[in-house]
Amino acid sequence: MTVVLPSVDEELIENLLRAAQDKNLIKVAEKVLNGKRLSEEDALNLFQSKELPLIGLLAEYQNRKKNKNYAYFVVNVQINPTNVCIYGCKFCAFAVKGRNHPRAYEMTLEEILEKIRTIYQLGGREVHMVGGIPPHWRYEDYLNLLREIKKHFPDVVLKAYTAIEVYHMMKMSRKSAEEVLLELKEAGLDVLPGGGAEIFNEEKRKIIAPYKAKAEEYLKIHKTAHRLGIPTNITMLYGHIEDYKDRVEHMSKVRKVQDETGGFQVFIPLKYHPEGTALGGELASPVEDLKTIAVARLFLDNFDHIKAYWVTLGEKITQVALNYGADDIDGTILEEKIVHAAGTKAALGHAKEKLINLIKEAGKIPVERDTFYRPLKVYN
Ligand code: V47
Repeated sequence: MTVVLPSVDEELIENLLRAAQDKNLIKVAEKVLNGKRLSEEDALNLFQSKELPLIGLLAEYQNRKKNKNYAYFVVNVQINPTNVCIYGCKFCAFAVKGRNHPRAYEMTLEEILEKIRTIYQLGGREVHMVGGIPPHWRYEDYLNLLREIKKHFPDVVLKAYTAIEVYHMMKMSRKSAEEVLLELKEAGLDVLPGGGAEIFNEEKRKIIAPYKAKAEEYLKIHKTAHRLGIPTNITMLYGHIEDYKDRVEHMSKVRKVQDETGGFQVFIPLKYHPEGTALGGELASPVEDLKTIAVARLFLDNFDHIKAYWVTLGEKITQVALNYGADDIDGTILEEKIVHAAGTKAALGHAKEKLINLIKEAGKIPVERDTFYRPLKVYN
């Protein structure tokens, strides 16, 4: 395996630092170069700084220390089994309230298995399954779906149900997080995806997702999963009504849990898409996207991976993000309805070759990985 050594070296950063104007940024840069942990104030200063190239270079310096010149992707399928949902989150254009809504859908088991078959035949083994929370699904339905998938495809990896769905199952079954997670694991769950985190600030969360589990409840489920040996991912929805302080608060809570458990695999900043949502608003700028990726990389020193999710960022910003601290782009996906309902123009059905080229063009070495970030193949 050829290792391309980091081209972002300290001398280059020091040269840029000499030209830097922002005193707060210079202080943060010194901390980064000396391997010191950043404070919340440092993260806020990074967000407030206008000197994006230096922030990006610092983030990339940090990333290369962890991931060298590699960038990861996975051959996966995303399945959104239904859009019927009891929660009326204001940022969501995907969900509908009842089964009789003209846009309501619910996939049959056969349809779900057919989608998995497609990716299975291409060698993909990751199934990312997340959807609405329909009022008519019982606790057993969630378990049975996992069992059926594993019965037909015993070696797929099931990254399924967010902590929000787990919380709902706890309420329905009157069981603890531990009991529900153990039963899900027994039924075939391998990894908990990172959806539903949105933004942890209580005031903002109340506005955009009033009925969802609170930050503490959400994070408790992740901590329990980690204790039970279930790795999890974690997201942050940005670019809506939150401000920089809220983003820092969110990442700080995430970093604290990671210090305690080490069970998060990856942090995923999700760019909010406003089309068709009750919340409305404007798309965040590419500068905001890159800054958010870079600050995440610099602040979350206890995370191995930062994901630039191409479905929300688009392919072009994703490529740039791979030089601003991100080292993962998710995968082939095949189908995605949540962010597409809100207007993302990212084209679906990506062949693996397309992702490999996207990464290569960004100057990185593509590594096909499994759901647990174990490398499967390096495309030099
Ligand atoms: O939780 C909903 C978000 C998430 C919108 O774990 C929106 O590896 C943008 O969590 N604009 C689901 N985003 C997707 C998700 C995910 C994606 C990729 C990888 C992983 C992982 C997890 O989508 C929801 C919500 O935060 N979302 N509506 C919207 N309008």
